[in-house]
Amino acid sequence: PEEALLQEFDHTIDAGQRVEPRDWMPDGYRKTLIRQIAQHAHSEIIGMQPEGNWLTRAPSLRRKAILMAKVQDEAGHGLYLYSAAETLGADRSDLTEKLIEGKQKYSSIFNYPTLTYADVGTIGWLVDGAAICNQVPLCRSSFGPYARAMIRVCKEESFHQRQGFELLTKMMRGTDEQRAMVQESVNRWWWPALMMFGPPDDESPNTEQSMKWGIKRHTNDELRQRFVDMSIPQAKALGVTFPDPDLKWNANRKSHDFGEPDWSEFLAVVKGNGTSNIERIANRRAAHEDGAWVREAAMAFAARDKKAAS
Ligand code: FAQ
Repeated sequence: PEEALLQEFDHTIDAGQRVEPRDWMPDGYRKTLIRQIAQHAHSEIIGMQPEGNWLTRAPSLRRKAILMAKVQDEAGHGLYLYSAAETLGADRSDLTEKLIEGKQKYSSIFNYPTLTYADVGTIGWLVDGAAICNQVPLCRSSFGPYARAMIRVCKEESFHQRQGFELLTKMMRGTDEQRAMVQESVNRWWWPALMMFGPPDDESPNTEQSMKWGIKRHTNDELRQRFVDMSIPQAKALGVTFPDPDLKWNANRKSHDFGEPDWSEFLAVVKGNGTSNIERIANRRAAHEDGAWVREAAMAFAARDKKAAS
């Protein structure tokens, strides 16, 4: 019977149809999805911190309202994604435990500090820009709950990207000092943004199988190239440059050539040795521990309710 189930699963994938939580699926497919969705959820939750750092120091009420909305959206995305992981049988508290124990990863990008307010704009423009580039194809991912979650997430990420670009546009029309602040910020974030797409294809152990299963629709390098090509006209419109002397148009490939990110830095950051890894996890752990009484109260309330109903 396992053979017949596998055949039916393969047929669903080959026909471009969706796998749903109650359908039979190979263990590896389930495991890969839990890994990717959990990492994605953790990234959204940890990703609240770099920008959250500026909430109390936003330069105007308008900027504060925008930033607050964005950071709240990220919390929403995280919770949405944890729910998608639960449909695969994962346990949310177990995932949180694994995050704060350092047993599950989150995106490398959130281990860099936000040093100026321009970073809020640059994160919106480049980090959310990279996130959209990676996540729009995931709206066609083969697992139903993940693909559907991505539709809403991408709509909100588009707003995030726009607010970042708009913030930077405003600063670029300001003083020389503001323009310098934007350029300095872009210089720091460009390479880490390229690393968000993951290791080069020939060093990406998961891509081949994830593409066969329709979990991923493009390779890491394909999406990185797409992001570079899409960002260059935007940089021109803003009046900033990227810190890469090898960046140039290649008429044969009808694409931009670009330099190699520092993959040793990427590996160090993923291993936990980035500038902010320790702080990010310590903050997450403290928030989890401080929230213990809320979880206990909610459980006690649910238990009392259940008793009253029986
Ligand atoms: N950071 O074989 P591959 C956001 C790991 S956007 C850390 O290529 P895969 C929005 C990878 O997990 C950011 N680790 O892996 C936002 C694997 O480790 P494992 C989140 C990375 O899965 C914006 C190993 O390296 N977006 O949060 C990274 O096929 C602003 C080998 O790599 C997503 O998660 C990295 N950058 O491809 C929020 C999108 N790259 O588990 C707030 C969904 C790779 O085998 C503010 N995820 N690794 O030990 C994906 O599309 C994929 O998982 C990739 C990696 C493309 C990230």
